[in-house]
Amino acid sequence: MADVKRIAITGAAGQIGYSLLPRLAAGAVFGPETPVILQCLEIPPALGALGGVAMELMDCAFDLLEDIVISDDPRTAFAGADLALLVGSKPRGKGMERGDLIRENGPIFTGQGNALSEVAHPQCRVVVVGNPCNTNCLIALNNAPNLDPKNFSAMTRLDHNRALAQLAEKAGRHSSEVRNVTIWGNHSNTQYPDFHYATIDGKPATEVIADEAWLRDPFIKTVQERGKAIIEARGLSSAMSAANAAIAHSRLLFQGTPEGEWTSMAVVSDGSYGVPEGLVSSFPVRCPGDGSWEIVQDLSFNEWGKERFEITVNELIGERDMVKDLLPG
Ligand code: NAX
Repeated sequence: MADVKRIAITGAAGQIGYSLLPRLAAGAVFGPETPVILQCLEIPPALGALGGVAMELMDCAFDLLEDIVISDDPRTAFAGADLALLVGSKPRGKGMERGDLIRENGPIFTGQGNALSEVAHPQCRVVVVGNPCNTNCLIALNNAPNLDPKNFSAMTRLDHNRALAQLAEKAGRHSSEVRNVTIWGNHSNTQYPDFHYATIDGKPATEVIADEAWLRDPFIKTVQERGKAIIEARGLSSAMSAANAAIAHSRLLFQGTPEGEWTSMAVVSDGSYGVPEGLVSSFPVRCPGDGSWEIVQDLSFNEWGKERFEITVNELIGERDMVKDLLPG
């Protein structure tokens, strides 16, 4: 058996938490040889519900689950954490603009960034899921002076998986045969799902799906608007698929991307592709498997793709400007 890993999950009594916790407890991120302690954070009104979730986790009698901590204090939940999944945030209310949501949720991530910096394991990897996830991640990493900004990332793997699934369906193939799509920019409906380097069974997706009009319009729109379509159908936002993507994102960080493949992940820009340094943007990313990542270099855009890329990066610049007061320094 390997050393126990501490996994902190915020918003653990929410929808995504309910799908996420059993998979974490079953070893989906660190593998079947690594015991885990789940350290769950909630706001006080949700602690009762979280207690119920903890009872269910106990009743699963997972082999790898060593302990469950529940708390409304980030310093308790993040203590010694090797991985922190920041899922908890307020949902967008009726009539709320995206800007209102950013201002509403931003302060959660200053406090959590601070707490992580003080009490998490110095090598803790922080994965932000709660929306607006790119900008929440930007806030958290800027408020965590003891942690390397490269230890933070925000989740665009759900968008990536949605893109794989759409391409597979159109081509009449299995999603596992589709590789190397890229989500660029923001986890919002300005994101640019890029199919130009994608392959299906090793062949360029643009050859297998010789329908540029479909790729440029219905494909992109379906991926961008998938979250909305699920809310309309289910009356609730994506939760099972979001939890699944959070697991995939974390597993790739710790177990690595397969040879020749990349994933999509929002990480702090080093200026690659002209994305302003310090902005948290989704890029094609390779992970060696030690918790680090590197941005895949030397992909190019045609004029049409560049336009899409710039729209989403400009949205991120606008979001950063809205939260300037939450970014110290
Ligand atoms: P829920 O509303 O079901 O759960 C959120 C939970 O967070 C609640 O239990 C709430 O009490 C808790 N919470 C609120 N403030 C908190 C705080 N300061 N500290 C700790 N916990 C806090 O939402 P759910 O469906 O689970 O979604 C969670 C977040 O994921 C939302 O922000 C949602 O927008 C975002 N998503 C992100 C996705 C992505 O691809 N990055 C996709 C799915 C999802 O939309």
